[in-house]
Amino acid sequence: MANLILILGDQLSHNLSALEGANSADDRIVMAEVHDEASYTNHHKKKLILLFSAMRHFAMELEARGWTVLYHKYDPNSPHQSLQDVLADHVRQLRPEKVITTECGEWRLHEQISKWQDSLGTTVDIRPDTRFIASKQQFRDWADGKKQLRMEFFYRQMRRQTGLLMDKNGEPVGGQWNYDADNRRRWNGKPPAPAPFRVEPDAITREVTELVERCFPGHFGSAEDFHFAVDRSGALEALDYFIEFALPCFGDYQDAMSDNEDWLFHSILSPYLNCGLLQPLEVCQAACDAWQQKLAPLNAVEGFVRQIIGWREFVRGIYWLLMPDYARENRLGNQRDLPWFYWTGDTRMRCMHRAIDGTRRNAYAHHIQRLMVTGNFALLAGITPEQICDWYLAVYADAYDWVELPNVLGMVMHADGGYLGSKPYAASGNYINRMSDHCRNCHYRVKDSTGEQACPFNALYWHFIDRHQEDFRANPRMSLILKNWQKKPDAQKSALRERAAWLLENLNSL
Ligand code: FAD
Ligand code: DLZ
Repeated sequence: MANLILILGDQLSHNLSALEGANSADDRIVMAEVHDEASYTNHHKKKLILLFSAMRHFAMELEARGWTVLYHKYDPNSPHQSLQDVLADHVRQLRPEKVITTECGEWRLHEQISKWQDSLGTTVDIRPDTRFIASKQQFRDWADGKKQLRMEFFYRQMRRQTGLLMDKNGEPVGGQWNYDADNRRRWNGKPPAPAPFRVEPDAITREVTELVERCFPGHFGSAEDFHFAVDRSGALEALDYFIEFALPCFGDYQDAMSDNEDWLFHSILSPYLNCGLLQPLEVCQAACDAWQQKLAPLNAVEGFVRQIIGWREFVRGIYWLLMPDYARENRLGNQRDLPWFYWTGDTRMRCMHRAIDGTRRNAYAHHIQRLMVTGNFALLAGITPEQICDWYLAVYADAYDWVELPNVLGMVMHADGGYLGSKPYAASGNYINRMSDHCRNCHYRVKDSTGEQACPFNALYWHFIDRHQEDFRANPRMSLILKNWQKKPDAQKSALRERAAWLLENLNSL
């Protein structure tokens, strides 16, 4: 037999580098649902359903194209608990010339795969993942010699490289690179937000749902009402749906939050982008086409494109540049445990309850909920980066270490000392009140900072600023906030410190 080609659960793309030059008559593809990958974190049940079902659909597509797929369905009693176990068995039986794979997205698995040549006793050809716009080396070259990395400058390079939203003279269309300032409207219920795109589960998804309920009962989240697409054609329909119904308002309400809408005008495409059913350039191109046809405004299309060729590529570059040390960073010296309500949603803080409860039901929360609600709270409360990173890795359908870790450790927790973001996204309840209608349904009073019913975000915000004065002294972007704290009367400072100390002692009962 010629070669064994391993395709991982987040590599469901027909243009995968591992398939380049392969021969469907002789080569064999291996795909495996295995315990080690399904359990290295407490994956949301909907993420497991999505990946197992999408893997099975992808294997069928490969077979329809003439490939032979050696597919391993999940079996809790299987002697093969890891990808290496599965491959070792095939290597023993089939004696391939070599094993071919595309580099994986996580340091944890990358370390294992890089030892396979020795452990499997055969050549292992690990190919670059060409589904990203910037290669790891391109990002390294760009980052070389810079003390701090700024997404905006990397993004401009990506715009030039892809030609997206660029005019004939090599200038950004509309004369501006970035329309972030036009992406901050509060949403008051109008225009109505579209219902999320739905695919009714087919027989494969139903079988997988039953498997996940039976074999992973302790995993986070609800398996009920699963409606993600599980193959490429469904993911393309989800893309069309977003472009038609949500993109026109995506820009205006990108930062908005709502007490009764989970999805607003977001694309909900990250689960598909990250497992390979969609490609970053094709979704950006679809958005740019909508702008050219005057179906969506520039602030929406630029905002969307920036998230994908800007942030998504940027965080991946940082991950591979700085791992494995990056995962151990804790520059603010946080030591507090993650409150239990992150797993239950059982808190009287309305914004936290809504973000966590939506996460539990949907395996989804949009960016501002992740950044400014659950993330902001963890930052202000000084939760250990390791524990909050573990939470984010577990609870979202789109979570993979390469994208989750820089977002949480760098963007949210500022644990890398500001390498990824120039200032912490710390905010009091005032921000949440400005961007949402949560506060009017909350047990706590957003206008109060002290007293039993004062919004916990308020005193925790000032406590955060107070305890990190030294860390932020040299940061010009923090100087105004530091001054605002310093000029508060002593009595007010004491009251805020006292309230915050109580909150920090009683995090689990908020
Ligand atoms: P939209 O708002 O419609 O944005 C469009 C696309 O842009 C997304 O699908 C995504 O591919 C990309 N994107 C947007 N922001 C980012 C970003 N900061 N980093 C990388 N890509 C981005 N994204 C993940 O894909 N996986 C994660 O595990 C993840 N964890 C996060 C944790 C925290 C604390 C924060 C603040 C952000 C995280 N993000 C993560 C980024 C972002 O929140 C999600 O990509 C987005 O919410 C997915 O929903 P959407 O597809 O509707 O996105
Ligand atoms: C995330 C995941 C899960 C839950 N299960 C599997 C699996 O059973 N088999 C597999 O090949 N891949 C799975 N994955 C994706 C891998 O863990 C993924 O390749 C790494 O997270 C690297 O990005």
